[in-house]
Amino acid sequence: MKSWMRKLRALLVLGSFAILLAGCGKENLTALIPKGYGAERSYDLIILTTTVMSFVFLVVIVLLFTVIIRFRKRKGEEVRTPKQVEGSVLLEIIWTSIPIILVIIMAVPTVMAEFELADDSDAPEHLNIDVTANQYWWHFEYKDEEGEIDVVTSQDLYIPVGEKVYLDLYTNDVVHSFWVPSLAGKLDVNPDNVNRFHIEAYEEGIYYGKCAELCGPSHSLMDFKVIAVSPEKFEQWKDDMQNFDEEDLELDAVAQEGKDLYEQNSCMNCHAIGDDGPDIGPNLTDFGNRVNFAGVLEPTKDELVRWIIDPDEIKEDNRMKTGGYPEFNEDEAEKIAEFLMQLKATSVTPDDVDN
Ligand code: HEC
Ligand SMILES: [Cu+2]
Repeated sequence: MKSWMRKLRALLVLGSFAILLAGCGKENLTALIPKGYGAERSYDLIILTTTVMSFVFLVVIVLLFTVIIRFRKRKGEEVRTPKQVEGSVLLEIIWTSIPIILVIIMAVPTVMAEFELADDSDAPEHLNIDVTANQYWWHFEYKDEEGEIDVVTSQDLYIPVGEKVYLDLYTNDVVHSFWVPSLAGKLDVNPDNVNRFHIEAYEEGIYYGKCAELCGPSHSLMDFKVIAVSPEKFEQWKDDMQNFDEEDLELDAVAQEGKDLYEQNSCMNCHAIGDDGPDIGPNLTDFGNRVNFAGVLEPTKDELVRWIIDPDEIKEDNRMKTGGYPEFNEDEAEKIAEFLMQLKATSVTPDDVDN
């Protein structure tokens, strides 16, 4: 095979890989398909800066090739020194002012967007949620008008579509970063201060959230979901969460045994079902409706059994299996899993979302 053919073939293979891999992104996990206000503002800035930079690139390339081709030494021509323009005031002014103008074109909208997105003067008129990051899970406390806790949940954050939702970011341990690429930019979650920002979803959907700050061995498994539902469904969800009573659950016999096991073991030291109770581990009130659990696992019985028996095997360094964590056999773990899967508090679920 000729060498240029080999090169061409390599290029084709690489090219098709690029196209293939470009399809790997999830639609609700990309800043390039904005589905909310903050993400849209960022996207506009990405387009603006990319356009300006592509323009600069193009001009430089055109100039470069013009010079190379037009002013090259031709056959038979003598070596000559072109006219020297060093110190030309006019040229100096032109090529100093063009970059300044370009930077202004990019800086003004960026700074304006920064200030606008950071303005929280209307926070009291909107839904406010305290977000707490933990190694390696997320906790959410919805506040009422008086700032009292209204609803508590973990991992899945329900919000009403088309409404500005304010988030106050806290951490129980190290620095994390709250990021839902489709909805808004990312913001650090610091131990020393409370960062506040807002998100707003334009359409119903399940949006993927990530921790974007290396926070420990299981950092990459610290996922969460934002579930945007219509305002009516959101009110219904909130109402269901508030009025949930564990005693009303209609459990089958196996799940009932699982519930007993759950209560007899240490689970309740760390997990709450309902608004009151410890928040050392995720709140499990509506666990049966989770999109994923432990960040990334499918909420199936098999995965749950695996998790209950040995969470460390799945998520290194997670804080569930501390000193007194009991040993479970498969049978016991299955019963607990059954209970957790039947632990549903709301009539609005991720399945109701037009995604
Ligand atoms: C020492 C505190 C502690 C105890 C005891 C404990 N857990 Fe956990 N649990 C955690 C923490 C912390 C997490 C979060 C792990 C992570 O994702 O990083 C968790 C996560 C979970 C999850 C996944 C929740 C979600 O939505 O992501 C389930 C289910 C669970 N625990 C069930 C149990 C059961 C059942 C028991 C009792 C057998 C139990 N836990 C005992 C702390 C605890
Ligand atoms: Cu993190």
